[in-house]
Amino acid sequence: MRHKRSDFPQGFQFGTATSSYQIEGHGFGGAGPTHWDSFAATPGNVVRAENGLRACDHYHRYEADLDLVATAGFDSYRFSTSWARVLPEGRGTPNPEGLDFYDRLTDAMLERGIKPCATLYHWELPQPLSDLGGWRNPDIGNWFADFTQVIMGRIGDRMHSVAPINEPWCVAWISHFLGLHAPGLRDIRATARAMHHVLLAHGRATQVMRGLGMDNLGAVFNMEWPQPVDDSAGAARAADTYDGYYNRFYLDGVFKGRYPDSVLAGMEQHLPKGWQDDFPVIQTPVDWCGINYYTRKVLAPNDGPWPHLDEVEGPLPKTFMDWEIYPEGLYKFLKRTAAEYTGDLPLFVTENGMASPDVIDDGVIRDPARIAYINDHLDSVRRAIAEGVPVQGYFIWSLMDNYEWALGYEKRFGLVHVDFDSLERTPKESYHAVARALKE
Ligand code: IFM
Repeated sequence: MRHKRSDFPQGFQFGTATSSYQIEGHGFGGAGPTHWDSFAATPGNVVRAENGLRACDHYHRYEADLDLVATAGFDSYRFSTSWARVLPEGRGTPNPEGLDFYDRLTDAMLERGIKPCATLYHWELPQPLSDLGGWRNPDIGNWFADFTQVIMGRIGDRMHSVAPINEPWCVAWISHFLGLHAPGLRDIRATARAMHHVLLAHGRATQVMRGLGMDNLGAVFNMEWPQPVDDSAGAARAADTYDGYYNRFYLDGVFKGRYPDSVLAGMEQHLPKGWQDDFPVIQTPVDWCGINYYTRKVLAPNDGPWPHLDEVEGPLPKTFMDWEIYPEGLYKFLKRTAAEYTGDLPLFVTENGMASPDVIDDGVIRDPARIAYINDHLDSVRRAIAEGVPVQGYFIWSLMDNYEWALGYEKRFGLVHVDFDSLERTPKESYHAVARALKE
């Protein structure tokens, strides 16, 4: 690695991230069905119809997995809690095994000196709630508040930090507009409702945690830098619209109490009645803001219906996800977020990393592209810090190879290789490189 811990300000947190459905093994411990199980069981949705029922079996192997976090020298571990593991029906009676699991997991982090950084929801909606309309149903804010009360009532006293929802854009857009994630809808009205309700749920959960006396509460947004395909006014408009519904909608909601005009132009008539009245909840103050950053998108105008744009292939080198590698975008987002939205509030890069087709060769997994990717993005973080942006942490996605949603187990994002037959874990060269950098 080109960077070492001492290149960053005192107290800067290095961490790594995972999520419940992607690693735990949802078939264990009395968890209820989720919309991801149904989505994956529908032919054509997920590569080889793979699901998260066994995943990495982290449910049983969490101690050894946390040893890997600690041995690398990470300060923090960003994990998520499965709503359906805690409340198999989504509401009502909690599953004691589920609560016990997160209790043990929390204590196991603390025993190893790792800061627990929780996300309450990372996409596995309990199926009974999906049956009621899921994120389209205005009651979801209250259902989510009740879940927050149950899970944080149990482990909230030991959390270092909490964010209610991972990547609102994914919860709403990729799942209800593009149909590529559960519940697999392609419906602009469902999308508009999900976009608004996910922010409402964020606010309600934050209120509940404040009520429990918790602090260090944040919001985590995924961002993609919008790159116009050329210098034309049409391309600039396409990029602005993309920026509106991908990046700004959620930031505007939480930090400014409004939605971008470029998004309202296409979606206002689909938002739930009285949406403007929800901003006082949506704007419940947070203590930090997280940015998940991987890539940029190149946009061209089209003459079709709103959003009047096409995503076109860009010229930059790509990861195994076919995502362009554009570290500059992280720098720009850190600068822009602080300048236009969050001011002095701490910023965290809550996810960054890349997939590559890693193979074990004589016990060694050589992944120099991942090391370069991390190095280049840390350049951007340091550049932003040097220019006064209050970035206080950087989390690598992901600790280990896992269930990459509709792409199944093929796209390996881990610092640690997982053999999905034997479930054996093998640290990659990137893991060792990061460990050396953190110890130096
Ligand atoms: O695997 C996902 C994760 O669940 C959310 N952020 C992006 C990652 C890579 O696609």
